[in-house]
Amino acid sequence: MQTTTQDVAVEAFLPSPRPVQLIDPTGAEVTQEGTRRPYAMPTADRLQDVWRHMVLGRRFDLQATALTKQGRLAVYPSSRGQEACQVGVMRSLTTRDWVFPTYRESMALVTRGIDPVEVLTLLRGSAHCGYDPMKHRTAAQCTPLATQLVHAAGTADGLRRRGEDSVALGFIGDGATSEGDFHEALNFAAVFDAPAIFFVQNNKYAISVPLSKQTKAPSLAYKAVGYGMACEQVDGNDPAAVLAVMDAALRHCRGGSGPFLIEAHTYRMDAHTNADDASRYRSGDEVTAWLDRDPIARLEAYLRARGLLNDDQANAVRQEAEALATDLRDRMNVDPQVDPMSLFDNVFSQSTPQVEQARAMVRAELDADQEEGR
Ligand SMILES: Cc1ncc(C[n+]2csc(CCOP(=O)(O)OP(=O)(O)O)c2C)c(N)n1
Repeated sequence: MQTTTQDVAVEAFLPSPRPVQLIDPTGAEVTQEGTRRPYAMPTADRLQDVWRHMVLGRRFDLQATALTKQGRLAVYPSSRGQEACQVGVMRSLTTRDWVFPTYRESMALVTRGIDPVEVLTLLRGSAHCGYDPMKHRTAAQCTPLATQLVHAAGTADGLRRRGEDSVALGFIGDGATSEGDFHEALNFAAVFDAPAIFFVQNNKYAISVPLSKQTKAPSLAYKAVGYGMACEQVDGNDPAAVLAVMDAALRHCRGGSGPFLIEAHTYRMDAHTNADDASRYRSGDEVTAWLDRDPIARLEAYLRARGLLNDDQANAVRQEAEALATDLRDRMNVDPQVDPMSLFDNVFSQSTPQVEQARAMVRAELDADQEEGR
């Protein structure tokens, strides 16, 4: 029979029919049935580590939200409820892998080991990026939707060409899968077998726009299939499943099988940012229902039932989280000293006449202020 498409088995690309889950909301282990690949429960060490980082991450998130109310932070997009994704992804990657975050990934960046104050520099408005992207192999947080995926695909291709055994992971939200850059990045990565992981946090809303207005696809994971890319869907509030699916994606990419897309089904418990009123587009009952799927409580129940977490250990981590919050509060209470001229640094790798003109105008104004003693 004559075929018009390339001779590949579609089954190799399809996601599991239902999101992969290893631990249910009560903390009970789930038997694996019908998944596309086998997914094993991660080791106790890794689960304890992820639980600790989720507790730290949530405390950081709460503190950052409080800082907006005190006027210390211009804006903050919370990740409360999405801890399993933010932490699970970061604790799966190694320091040699590259990360391309959006504005929502502050918790992930803290989990990466970046100083929380440096993480908040962009949202504080004092610099384009507060940390050294090369040192942390972590790009600056991206606000234009989906552009970071183009960067991730290109970097992944570069890593492969250099013979590096590393991947580039790009985070994206459900709404941003409607952007052209998302599709360009997927196509490029697939065609060039780039070791890129596209991690979609489907938190159900793009600000106020629900998922039903973004896609008719059975799941966002299926979007990968059309590009010839393997994919999976996972319960994004199950930290064990996120680790297991990330492990599979990393093996796939490092093994030279090209890119991989993961759709994590999760929910953003807070509003889009502190500037948004979520009660205008979603019901209180919907939010309350998601409280029962809390990723921290779920993993805690699993660990405690197996004697892998006791009160002393849990209290020690919670004290550590309080210390992190106090330190962040204290350091964010100090006004940053920013050289206004730094505004023009790192805009382009090669400056343009327009940037230089703007730089000269600001310089002249600052000099005039100084002469007048202002
Ligand atoms: C190219 C572009 N268009 C529009 C916006 C305005 N905008 C900022 S966040 C957002 C919603 C994004 O939703 P989603 O991708 O689901 O991510 P989430 O914020 O839920 O994590 C929009 C439309 C933008 N930042 N960039």
